[in-house]
Amino acid sequence: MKQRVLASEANKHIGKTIKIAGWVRIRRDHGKLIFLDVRDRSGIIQVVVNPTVSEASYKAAQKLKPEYVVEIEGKVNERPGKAANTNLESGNVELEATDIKVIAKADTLPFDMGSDELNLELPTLLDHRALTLRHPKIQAIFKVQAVIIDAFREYLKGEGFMEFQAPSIAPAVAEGGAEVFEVSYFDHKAYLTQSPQLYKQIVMSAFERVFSVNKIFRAEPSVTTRHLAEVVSLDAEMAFIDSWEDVRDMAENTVRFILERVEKKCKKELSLFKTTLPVMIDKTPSISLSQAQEKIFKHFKRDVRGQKDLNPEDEREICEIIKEESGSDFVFIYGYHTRNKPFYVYPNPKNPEFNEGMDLLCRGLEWLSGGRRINDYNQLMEHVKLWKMDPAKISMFLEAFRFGVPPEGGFAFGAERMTMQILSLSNVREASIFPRDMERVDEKFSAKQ
Ligand code: AMO
Repeated sequence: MKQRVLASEANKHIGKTIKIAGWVRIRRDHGKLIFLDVRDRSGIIQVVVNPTVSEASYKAAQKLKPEYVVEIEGKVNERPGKAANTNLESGNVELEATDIKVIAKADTLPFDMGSDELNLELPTLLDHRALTLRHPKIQAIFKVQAVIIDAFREYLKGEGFMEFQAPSIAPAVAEGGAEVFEVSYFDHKAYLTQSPQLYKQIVMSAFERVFSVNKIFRAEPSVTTRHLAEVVSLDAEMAFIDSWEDVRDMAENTVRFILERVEKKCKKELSLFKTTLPVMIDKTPSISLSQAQEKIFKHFKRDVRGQKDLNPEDEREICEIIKEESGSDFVFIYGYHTRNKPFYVYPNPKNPEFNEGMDLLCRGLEWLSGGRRINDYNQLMEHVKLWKMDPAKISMFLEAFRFGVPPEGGFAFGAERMTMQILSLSNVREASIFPRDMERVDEKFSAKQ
């Protein structure tokens, strides 16, 4: 049996007979010839079926429908200059079929999958994920996401971070707030983790530098274009920092590395989205929350000074201002109100009303949160009381801090938000392979009634 050759490798076999295998993407009947676009994991190759070359192949090709799985043998021919398709991996060659075998049949598609754009409403796109994942442009989203996650791992490993597996079930709420899913856990109450926050701090206290790629769960009670109920969170935590700026710089360098990797490895995918990567200048601007609010007031005459946080409109406006001022698509915002953030965030010793937490915004959207944490046990216990936490529920976390922890901090990105913004998608659900929100687990709830 001939060994299978991938579409992207076919141009190495010009003049030879090879076997390919994949899914029929499109069949075009052109008079006496039939053209097929066949897709495999590496890309798409054009197959030409000529009855004068193989009558049997021609008869078989006449019966092919989109998404049939086929094995095709044929001769690799160079396509003349004009006929070459630079959008295909195998653009300068085509396969002249000598034998076509159907490996698996497919039902008639519920919509057209053959054009470059998959022109579907978002609910349809998501309800039919099992199918729409086969469209090259949808595949590109998740190829880019895989590169983002790989790059996150690669960069941090290079900086001496160790990967650990964070749990998804926790006895307490790390981030505060009501956005948690309660789990009936045997005879007890537990929660799906909102964040591996307390666990990454525990593991950091033993290994210094750690990261995890894990799921976090947020019972977001509203439907927005930027919120999911299940998120791929890229978390990191590091010990022996001098200040929160060390954490910020590590986060910035991680993002820079991820962008470089995406630029290098995803040229084809990026080209499908007609977008440019966000610009990260040599040193990303950092401004405090109150400075950001002042700038918004000055530029847009909207007074949000004194507000405890930035709302989506503020985030959009501050990013616009920073872009105009510096050319940067990114900005760090630090110095949030201490009482408005989780108990573990380190208060600024000179002005404890504000903390050393930070967010990274890009093109109007928050990509990352992080900052310095409280590492002193007594100070931590004061916050536990003030935040009305139950120490018994976080005793494992507190034990780590009772036994010596150096100054430390960390950060977390949402992989979907990053993917969404890198590709300029309009809804974060498009960047989640199986998105969950209050209206959807697989299919929309209303669709199942
Ligand atoms: P935070 O809650 O800001 O911080 O989350 C960190 C990042 O995760 C992403 N994210 C989300 N993405 C989509 N839908 C959601 N519902 C959602 N919630 C969060 C965002 C966000 O910036 N423990 C801290 C991190 C830390 O300090 O290390 C935390 O969880 O990209």
